[in-house]
This record gives sequence, structure tokens and C-alpha cells, in this order.
Amino acid sequence: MRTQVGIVGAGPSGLTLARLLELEGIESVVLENRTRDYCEKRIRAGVLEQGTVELLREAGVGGRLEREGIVHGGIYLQFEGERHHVPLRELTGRSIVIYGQTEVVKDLIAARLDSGLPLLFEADVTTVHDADTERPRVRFTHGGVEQELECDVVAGCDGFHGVCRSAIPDGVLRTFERDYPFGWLGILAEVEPSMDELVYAYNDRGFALLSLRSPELSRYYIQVRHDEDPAEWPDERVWEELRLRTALDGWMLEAGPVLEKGVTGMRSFVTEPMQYGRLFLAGDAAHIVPATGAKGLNLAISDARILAERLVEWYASGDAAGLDGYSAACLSRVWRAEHFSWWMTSMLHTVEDGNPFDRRLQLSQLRYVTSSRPAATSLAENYVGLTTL
Ligand code: RFL
Ligand code: PHB
Repeated sequence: MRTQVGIVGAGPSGLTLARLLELEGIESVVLENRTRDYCEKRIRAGVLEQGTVELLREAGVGGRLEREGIVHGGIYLQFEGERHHVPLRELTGRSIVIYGQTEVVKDLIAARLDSGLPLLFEADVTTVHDADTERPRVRFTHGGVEQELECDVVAGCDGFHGVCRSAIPDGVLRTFERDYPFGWLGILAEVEPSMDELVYAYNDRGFALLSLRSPELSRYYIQVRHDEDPAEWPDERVWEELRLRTALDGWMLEAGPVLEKGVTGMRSFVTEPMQYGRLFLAGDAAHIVPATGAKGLNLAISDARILAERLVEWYASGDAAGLDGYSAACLSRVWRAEHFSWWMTSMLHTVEDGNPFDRRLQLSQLRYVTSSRPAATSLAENYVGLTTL
């Protein structure tokens, strides 16, 4: 099999890249090791930056997003028993849209299948060969048969645990990382959200986040140990803990049937450069942010946009200068998001047996961002996505 761009992974980055290339008449084959059903049901992100929404709209996959996405002009930061509004739209002129990653993925898969272009599910990529030549090859197993895809370039959009990053020889990549001693227990509940906008709550018992997916579906998180077993959290315990951490006079968190429950670790990770020869990494394959800043999905889609633009230019002109600068173009935005996500995470989470000095610093920072307009604007412009990077 042969194509122009071999795309490994049908997550947000791989599917967006495939769509953008299709619109420019560039061939691609998408190889995904999971089933379609699994990809469409994997619950992850929920917050889209305005720039992400605009890109999906321009790519012709924004119809349902337009109808069902919920536009929010602010978020709340809660601490010391008070909820403070951060008016994102008023401070930056931009807003965010609540629309699940599951829905973004469904829309992109539907568009790909409608176009009749190749997207192979249960196609498990085992290795990438000859990435440093003009004919990189992707080896995969599909339907029990080992196959090879020969390409002009390979896009490694296969997430943090994928195989593309490890196809780059030792000594080429430099990685930067930080682990956090906590994770999030997330639930999806069939109940009308109890708040009008997202609530990030700092509490001595640990962080909590109130988010949503639709007028009927709430998505709530609590800080737990990074290796916490969800089995230790029966539904009643989750609701009680959420209520304690988000308690507010005159307000009550409504409970409902829990449809899904899981623990996600928090990690910061960047690999540099995001390319080697004709192999380009995009999204979680190259970088991870802790979820507190709501940036992972947005970065993945932004990488796909940058890679698509540079591939289009390369195919049109034969000049590789743009492609050579792919990694540098992505990394300035990536590092800004890394800093913001680390900063939000450090400000909002408690550390067991932590230094009381650090708690005073967190509270001081929270008071500052909720009382100073310039400080709030800095948070807001990072949260909605910087347009200057
Ligand atoms: P993905 O989504 O992991 O997709 C990679 C795809 O590659 C496939 N794959 C392979 N295919 C073939 N052969 C192989 N050998 C393969 N190995 C892997 C996988 O099956 C998969 O389909 O990466 P991508 O496209 O880079 O997208 C990244 C985003 O998914 C991720 O950054 C976000 O979900 C992070 N994130 C959030 N981001 C936001 O922008 N806003 C949020 O509000 C937000 N909340 C979250 C999040 C992530 C979470 N979890 C569970 C990690 C909340 C949570 C709880
Ligand atoms: C979500 O709705 O899943 C969500 C929202 C905001 C975050 C992280 C996750 O910071």
C-alpha cells in the first residue's frame, strides 16, 4: 500500500490532519488500532478554545458543534467558601465552547467515512521504518495480516503510549517531564449541571472541578491519589466529597446516576524536537499537560493545523523550509500551555502533608487573580488560548 501521508492514530490530531489534507487534495491513510466504537466513546476533554472551534468550522465539521456546543463566557474560581467569576469574554473578547472530545471525534470520523477515504480501525501499527529517508514505511497488522504502508511522510498522532515516538533513534529526542503526586477521579453523571459555568474549587480536602457535557450531563472531577483505585469510590462517596469540596451557602450540588467513573494521572511531558526526518509527532505523542488548564485537545488540533499547512506548502512548492520548522512552530505554543497548565495545577491542588507555607502562597495567588484585572486577564487569555503564538 502507498500514500502521501501515513497517519498513525484516529484521535483528534490524526483525524483533524486527515480532514485538512483531504480539503487540499493530499492523500492520506489513517491507521487506528482500536475499534470505531471505542474511539467514539473514550471520554476525555470537554473544553474547546474559540480557535479550535473556528478551525473545525472551516474544516466543514462544525455543524453539530454549532448547534449543540455550549458557549461559556467565563469560569469560576472557588476558595475559602466563595465563588469568584473570571469573565473570560469581557477580559479577552473570546469565549470557550463546551463540546465533548467524543463528539469532535464522532464528527471527524463521520466526515472521513463519508468522503470514502481510507480510515482503518483495528489496524495496529507495530513499527515505523526508514523515517530518515524519502520513503518512510509503516508496518501494521490488520485483519490478522501484516502489511506495510509506504509514504512520503508519517504523522505520529498515536498518543502518549503510541509507537511513533519510540521509532526515533536514541539520542535524537530530549524529553522534559514532571509527575504530580495526584490524579483526578472523573465521573459522568446523568443530571442537569448545578452551575452555569465551570467551577474550579480549591479546598483543604483537595481540588474539585464541576464541568458538563450537555444540559442533561454533568462531568465532575475530584483530586485523588495518582494511583487511586476507583473501586474505593462508590457513588455516594463521590457525591459527598464533591459536595464538601464545592459547598457554598445557599447552593446545592444535585446528584444523579453515575454513567462512567475513572482515574486519570496528572503529568507534564514534552519531547523536543517533534520531528525526525520524515516522521512528525503531533498531539499527545509529543506532549502531555495536566488537565487543569483544559489544553491537551486544543494543542493536538493546533499541531494538526500547523502540520497540514506546512505539508500543503511543501507539496505545492517542493521547498521543505516550512516542514523543517514544524517543531519550532508548535513548541512555542506547547510550552506556553505547559506553563499555564502547571501553574493552574500548582495553584489549585493540595499536597498531602504539604508545607503550610505553600498553601498560603496558593491562597494569595487565588486572591490576586480574582481581585486584580491584569492578573485575571493573564489567566483568561491563557485559558481561552493565546492567538499571538
Ligand atoms: P489520542 O486522543 O490519545 O489519540 C491517539 C490515537 O492513536 C491510537 N493509537 C494507535 N493506532 C494505531 N497503532 C498504534 N500502535 C497506536 N497507538 C495508539 C489510539 O488508540 C488513539 O485513538 O491523542 P491526540 O489525537 O493527540 O489527542 C490528544 C487528546 O486526546 C488529549 O490531549 C485530551 O483528551 C486531553 N484532555 C483535555 N484536553 C483539552 O483540551 N481540554 C480538556 O478539557 C481536557 N480534559 C483531557 C481532559 C484528558 C483526560 N484524560 C482521560 C487523559 C480530561 C481527561 C480526563
Ligand atoms: C472536562 O469537562 O472534562 C474538563 C473541563 C475543564 C478542564 C478539564 C476537563 O480543565
